[in-house]
Amino acid sequence: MHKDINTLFECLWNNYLEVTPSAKKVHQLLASSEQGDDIINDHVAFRTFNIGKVGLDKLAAHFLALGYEEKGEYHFEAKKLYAKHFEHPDDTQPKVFISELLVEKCSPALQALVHKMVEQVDAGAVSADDFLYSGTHWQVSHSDYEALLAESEYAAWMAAYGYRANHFTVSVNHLSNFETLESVNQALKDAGFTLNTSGGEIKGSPEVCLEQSSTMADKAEVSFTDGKVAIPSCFYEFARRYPLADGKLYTGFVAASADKIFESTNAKVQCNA
Ligand code: OOG
Ligand code: NI
Repeated sequence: MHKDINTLFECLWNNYLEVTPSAKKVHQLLASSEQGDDIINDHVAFRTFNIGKVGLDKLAAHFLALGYEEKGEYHFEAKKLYAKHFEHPDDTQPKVFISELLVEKCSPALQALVHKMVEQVDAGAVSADDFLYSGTHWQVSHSDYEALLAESEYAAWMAAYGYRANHFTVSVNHLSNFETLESVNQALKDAGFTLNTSGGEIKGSPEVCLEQSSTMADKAEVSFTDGKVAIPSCFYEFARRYPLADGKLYTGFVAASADKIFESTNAKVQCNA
Protein backbone atom coordinates (compact mmCIF):
# COMPACT_ATOMS: atom_id res chain seq x y z
CA MET A 1 0.00 0.00 0.00
CA HIS A 2 1.22 3.50 -0.76
CA LYS A 3 1.83 5.88 2.13
CA ASP A 4 0.74 8.99 0.38
CA ILE A 5 -1.93 9.89 -2.12
CA ASN A 6 0.19 12.21 -4.27
CA THR A 7 2.83 9.56 -4.91
CA LEU A 8 0.19 7.00 -5.84
CA PHE A 9 -1.52 9.37 -8.29
CA GLU A 10 1.83 10.37 -9.80
CA CYS A 11 2.63 6.69 -10.44
CA LEU A 12 -0.87 6.10 -11.86
CA TRP A 13 -0.48 9.12 -14.15
CA ASN A 14 2.93 8.07 -15.50
CA ASN A 15 1.67 4.55 -16.11
CA TYR A 16 -1.44 5.92 -17.86
CA LEU A 17 0.69 8.16 -20.12
CA GLU A 18 2.63 5.12 -21.36
CA VAL A 19 -0.45 3.95 -23.26
CA THR A 20 -2.33 7.28 -23.55
CA PRO A 21 -0.02 9.74 -25.30
CA SER A 22 -2.96 11.96 -26.27
CA ALA A 23 -3.45 12.91 -22.58
CA LYS A 24 -0.57 15.40 -22.88
CA LYS A 25 -2.25 17.01 -25.89
CA VAL A 26 -5.51 17.26 -23.94
CA HIS A 27 -3.69 19.23 -21.23
CA GLN A 28 -2.08 21.57 -23.77
CA LEU A 29 -5.47 22.20 -25.34
CA LEU A 30 -7.46 22.87 -22.16
CA ALA A 31 -4.97 24.43 -19.73
CA SER A 32 -4.88 28.22 -19.45
CA SER A 33 -1.10 28.26 -18.92
CA GLU A 34 1.97 26.16 -19.58
CA GLN A 35 2.00 25.00 -15.92
CA GLY A 36 -1.53 23.64 -16.31
CA ASP A 37 -2.57 24.73 -12.83
CA ASP A 38 -6.23 24.63 -13.80
CA ILE A 39 -6.16 20.95 -14.86
CA ILE A 40 -7.67 19.26 -11.81
CA ASN A 41 -8.34 15.52 -11.82
CA ASP A 42 -11.96 14.77 -10.85
CA HIS A 43 -11.51 10.98 -10.67
CA VAL A 44 -9.80 7.88 -11.97
CA ALA A 45 -11.32 4.46 -12.65
CA PHE A 46 -10.15 0.86 -12.34
CA ARG A 47 -11.54 -2.42 -13.62
CA THR A 48 -11.28 -5.96 -12.31
CA PHE A 49 -13.04 -9.34 -12.00
CA ASN A 50 -15.25 -10.32 -9.02
CA ILE A 51 -12.92 -13.19 -8.15
CA GLY A 52 -11.81 -13.18 -4.50
CA LYS A 53 -8.10 -12.70 -5.03
CA VAL A 54 -8.52 -9.62 -7.24
CA GLY A 55 -12.07 -8.42 -6.47
CA LEU A 56 -13.18 -4.77 -6.22
CA ASP A 57 -12.51 -4.76 -2.46
CA LYS A 58 -8.87 -5.78 -3.00
CA LEU A 59 -8.35 -2.71 -5.19
CA ALA A 60 -10.37 -0.52 -2.82
CA ALA A 61 -8.11 -1.54 0.10
CA HIS A 62 -5.33 0.56 -1.42
CA PHE A 63 -7.52 3.66 -1.19
CA LEU A 64 -9.12 2.87 2.18
CA ALA A 65 -5.57 2.65 3.60
CA LEU A 66 -5.06 6.25 2.39
CA GLY A 67 -8.17 7.51 4.18
CA TYR A 68 -10.68 7.13 1.34
CA GLU A 69 -14.27 6.19 2.24
CA GLU A 70 -16.79 4.06 0.40
CA LYS A 71 -19.69 6.14 -1.00
CA GLY A 72 -22.03 5.05 -3.84
CA GLU A 73 -22.66 1.70 -5.54
CA TYR A 74 -23.81 1.09 -9.10
CA HIS A 75 -25.26 -1.84 -11.06
CA PHE A 76 -24.86 -2.46 -14.80
CA GLU A 77 -27.13 -5.37 -15.67
CA ALA A 78 -26.46 -5.65 -19.40
CA LYS A 79 -22.68 -5.33 -19.09
CA LYS A 80 -22.68 -7.65 -16.03
CA LEU A 81 -20.76 -5.12 -13.95
CA TYR A 82 -20.91 -3.84 -10.39
CA ALA A 83 -19.13 -0.69 -9.18
CA LYS A 84 -18.47 1.44 -6.12
CA HIS A 85 -17.06 4.91 -5.77
CA PHE A 86 -14.79 6.27 -3.06
CA GLU A 87 -14.09 9.77 -1.78
CA HIS A 88 -11.44 11.26 0.47
CA PRO A 89 -12.51 13.53 3.38
CA ASP A 90 -10.18 16.11 1.81
CA ASP A 91 -12.41 16.95 -1.15
CA THR A 92 -9.49 18.31 -3.19
CA GLN A 93 -8.36 14.68 -3.65
CA PRO A 94 -9.61 12.84 -6.76
CA LYS A 95 -12.57 10.52 -6.44
CA VAL A 96 -12.13 6.84 -7.36
CA PHE A 97 -14.51 4.58 -9.33
CA ILE A 98 -13.87 0.82 -9.22
CA SER A 99 -15.90 -1.73 -11.18
CA GLU A 100 -15.77 -5.51 -11.43
CA LEU A 101 -17.08 -8.00 -13.99
CA LEU A 102 -19.60 -10.46 -12.51
CA VAL A 103 -17.76 -13.44 -13.97
CA GLU A 104 -20.29 -16.10 -12.89
CA LYS A 105 -22.94 -14.39 -15.04
CA CYS A 106 -20.79 -14.89 -18.18
CA SER A 107 -20.44 -17.92 -20.47
CA PRO A 108 -18.51 -21.01 -19.31
CA ALA A 109 -15.85 -20.26 -21.96
CA LEU A 110 -15.31 -16.71 -20.65
CA GLN A 111 -15.27 -17.97 -17.06
CA ALA A 112 -12.59 -20.53 -17.91
CA LEU A 113 -10.38 -17.93 -19.64
CA VAL A 114 -10.74 -15.42 -16.82
CA HIS A 115 -10.04 -18.00 -14.09
CA LYS A 116 -6.95 -19.12 -16.00
CA MET A 117 -5.75 -15.48 -16.02
CA VAL A 118 -6.49 -14.79 -12.36
CA GLU A 119 -4.79 -18.05 -11.27
CA GLN A 120 -1.54 -16.52 -12.55
CA VAL A 121 -1.81 -13.55 -10.15
CA ASP A 122 0.40 -13.86 -7.08
CA ALA A 123 -1.80 -13.02 -4.05
CA GLY A 124 1.07 -10.99 -2.58
CA ALA A 125 1.21 -8.79 -5.67
CA VAL A 126 -2.35 -7.59 -5.03
CA SER A 127 -1.43 -5.77 -1.81
CA ALA A 128 1.95 -4.53 -3.08
CA ASP A 129 2.50 -0.77 -3.46
CA ASP A 130 2.48 -0.90 -7.24
CA PHE A 131 -0.54 -3.16 -7.78
CA LEU A 132 -2.84 -0.41 -9.10
CA TYR A 133 -0.40 0.30 -11.93
CA SER A 134 1.04 -3.19 -12.40
CA GLY A 135 -0.77 -4.05 -15.65
CA THR A 136 -1.39 -7.71 -16.43
CA HIS A 137 -0.20 -10.65 -14.36
CA TRP A 138 -1.03 -13.22 -17.02
CA GLN A 139 -0.28 -14.30 -20.57
CA VAL A 140 -3.05 -14.34 -23.18
CA SER A 141 -3.08 -15.09 -26.87
CA HIS A 142 -4.61 -12.73 -29.39
CA SER A 143 -7.27 -15.35 -30.15
CA ASP A 144 -8.23 -15.50 -26.45
CA TYR A 145 -8.49 -11.70 -26.54
CA GLU A 146 -10.77 -11.92 -29.59
CA ALA A 147 -12.92 -14.59 -27.91
CA LEU A 148 -13.37 -12.38 -24.83
CA LEU A 149 -14.07 -9.36 -27.05
CA ALA A 150 -16.96 -11.13 -28.73
CA GLU A 151 -18.72 -11.49 -25.37
CA SER A 152 -17.46 -8.65 -23.17
CA GLU A 153 -15.41 -5.62 -24.29
CA TYR A 154 -14.66 -5.11 -20.61
CA ALA A 155 -13.18 -8.60 -20.14
CA ALA A 156 -11.08 -8.21 -23.28
CA TRP A 157 -9.73 -4.84 -22.13
CA MET A 158 -8.85 -6.34 -18.74
CA ALA A 159 -7.08 -9.28 -20.40
CA ALA A 160 -4.93 -6.86 -22.40
CA TYR A 161 -4.30 -4.04 -19.90
CA GLY A 162 -5.04 -5.33 -16.40
CA TYR A 163 -4.45 -3.10 -13.40
CA ARG A 164 -4.01 0.57 -14.25
CA ALA A 165 -6.12 3.72 -14.25
CA ASN A 166 -8.24 3.37 -17.39
CA HIS A 167 -8.91 7.11 -17.43
CA PHE A 168 -8.20 10.37 -15.71
CA THR A 169 -10.90 13.06 -15.72
CA VAL A 170 -10.56 16.79 -16.28
CA SER A 171 -12.78 18.75 -13.89
CA VAL A 172 -14.47 21.25 -16.23
CA ASN A 173 -15.52 23.31 -13.15
CA HIS A 174 -11.85 24.17 -12.54
CA LEU A 175 -10.89 25.19 -16.11
CA SER A 176 -10.20 28.91 -16.59
CA ASN A 177 -10.66 29.00 -20.37
CA PHE A 178 -13.86 26.93 -20.61
CA GLU A 179 -17.16 27.10 -18.82
CA THR A 180 -19.36 24.50 -20.50
CA LEU A 181 -18.78 20.86 -21.40
CA GLU A 182 -20.04 21.71 -24.92
CA SER A 183 -17.17 24.16 -25.39
CA VAL A 184 -14.64 21.60 -24.13
CA ASN A 185 -16.04 18.99 -26.53
CA GLN A 186 -15.87 21.47 -29.43
CA ALA A 187 -12.22 22.29 -28.70
CA LEU A 188 -11.40 18.56 -28.56
CA LYS A 189 -13.15 17.88 -31.88
CA ASP A 190 -11.51 20.90 -33.53
CA ALA A 191 -8.14 19.47 -32.43
CA GLY A 192 -9.00 16.15 -34.11
CA PHE A 193 -10.03 14.03 -31.12
CA THR A 194 -12.74 11.41 -31.54
CA LEU A 195 -15.36 11.65 -28.79
CA ASN A 196 -17.39 8.77 -27.42
CA THR A 197 -20.87 9.37 -28.91
CA SER A 198 -22.61 6.42 -27.24
CA GLY A 199 -25.68 7.89 -25.54
CA GLY A 200 -24.79 11.28 -27.08
CA GLU A 201 -21.59 13.30 -26.73
CA ILE A 202 -22.76 14.56 -23.35
CA LYS A 203 -23.95 11.99 -20.84
CA GLY A 204 -26.09 13.26 -17.97
CA SER A 205 -27.50 16.76 -17.42
CA PRO A 206 -27.70 19.57 -14.87
CA GLU A 207 -30.82 17.78 -13.52
CA VAL A 208 -28.72 14.80 -12.38
CA CYS A 209 -25.98 17.28 -11.31
CA LEU A 210 -23.34 15.72 -13.54
CA GLU A 211 -22.43 16.08 -17.22
CA GLN A 212 -19.69 13.86 -18.67
CA SER A 213 -17.97 13.28 -21.99
CA SER A 214 -14.90 11.31 -23.02
CA THR A 215 -12.48 10.71 -25.86
CA MET A 216 -12.36 7.33 -27.51
CA ALA A 217 -9.33 5.44 -26.17
CA ASP A 218 -5.91 5.79 -27.76
CA LYS A 219 -4.40 2.66 -29.28
CA ALA A 220 -1.33 0.90 -27.92
CA GLU A 221 0.60 -2.23 -28.88
CA VAL A 222 -0.06 -5.16 -26.59
CA SER A 223 2.23 -8.21 -26.45
CA PHE A 224 0.08 -11.29 -26.75
CA THR A 225 1.67 -14.76 -26.58
CA ASP A 226 1.47 -14.90 -30.38
CA GLY A 227 2.58 -11.41 -31.28
CA LYS A 228 1.99 -7.69 -30.86
CA VAL A 229 -1.31 -6.06 -31.82
CA ALA A 230 -2.44 -2.42 -31.48
CA ILE A 231 -5.74 -2.24 -29.59
CA PRO A 232 -7.70 0.46 -27.67
CA SER A 233 -5.92 1.44 -24.44
CA CYS A 234 -7.07 4.27 -22.18
CA PHE A 235 -9.12 7.46 -22.62
CA TYR A 236 -9.66 10.90 -21.12
CA GLU A 237 -12.92 11.98 -19.48
CA PHE A 238 -14.36 15.45 -18.84
CA ALA A 239 -16.83 16.11 -16.03
CA ARG A 240 -18.86 19.13 -15.05
CA ARG A 241 -20.52 18.91 -11.65
CA TYR A 242 -23.51 20.94 -10.50
CA PRO A 243 -24.51 22.00 -6.97
CA LEU A 244 -27.09 20.12 -4.90
CA ALA A 245 -29.76 21.94 -2.89
CA ASP A 246 -27.22 22.58 -0.09
CA GLY A 247 -24.98 24.45 -2.56
CA LYS A 248 -22.24 21.79 -2.51
CA LEU A 249 -21.21 20.17 -5.79
CA TYR A 250 -22.58 16.68 -6.41
CA THR A 251 -19.77 14.18 -5.77
CA GLY A 252 -21.34 10.92 -6.98
CA PHE A 253 -21.63 9.18 -10.33
CA VAL A 254 -24.67 8.48 -12.55
CA ALA A 255 -25.15 4.83 -13.54
CA ALA A 256 -26.88 5.58 -16.87
CA SER A 257 -23.96 7.82 -17.88
CA ALA A 258 -21.25 5.50 -16.58
CA ASP A 259 -22.81 2.70 -18.63
CA LYS A 260 -21.90 4.67 -21.77
CA ILE A 261 -18.48 5.88 -20.55
CA PHE A 262 -17.39 2.21 -20.29
CA GLU A 263 -17.72 2.08 -24.09
CA SER A 264 -14.83 4.53 -24.55
CA THR A 265 -12.49 1.53 -24.83
CA ASN A 266 -14.59 -0.19 -27.50
CA ALA A 267 -12.83 -0.96 -30.74
CA LYS A 268 -15.81 -0.75 -33.09
CA VAL A 269 -15.50 2.97 -33.65
CA GLN A 270 -12.37 4.77 -34.74
CA CYS A 271 -9.88 5.43 -31.96
CA ASN A 272 -7.54 8.36 -31.36
CA ALA A 273 -4.17 7.47 -32.90
C1 OOG B 1 -15.57 3.38 -15.91
C2 OOG B 1 -16.78 3.97 -16.58
C3 OOG B 1 -17.62 4.86 -15.67
C4 OOG B 1 -17.78 7.33 -14.95
O1 OOG B 1 -17.17 8.37 -14.68
O2 OOG B 1 -19.01 7.25 -14.91
C5 OOG B 1 -16.97 6.16 -15.37
C6 OOG B 1 -14.72 2.53 -16.81
O3 OOG B 1 -14.73 2.74 -18.03
O4 OOG B 1 -14.05 1.64 -16.29
O5 OOG B 1 -15.80 6.35 -15.44
NI1 NI C 1 -15.14 8.25 -15.20
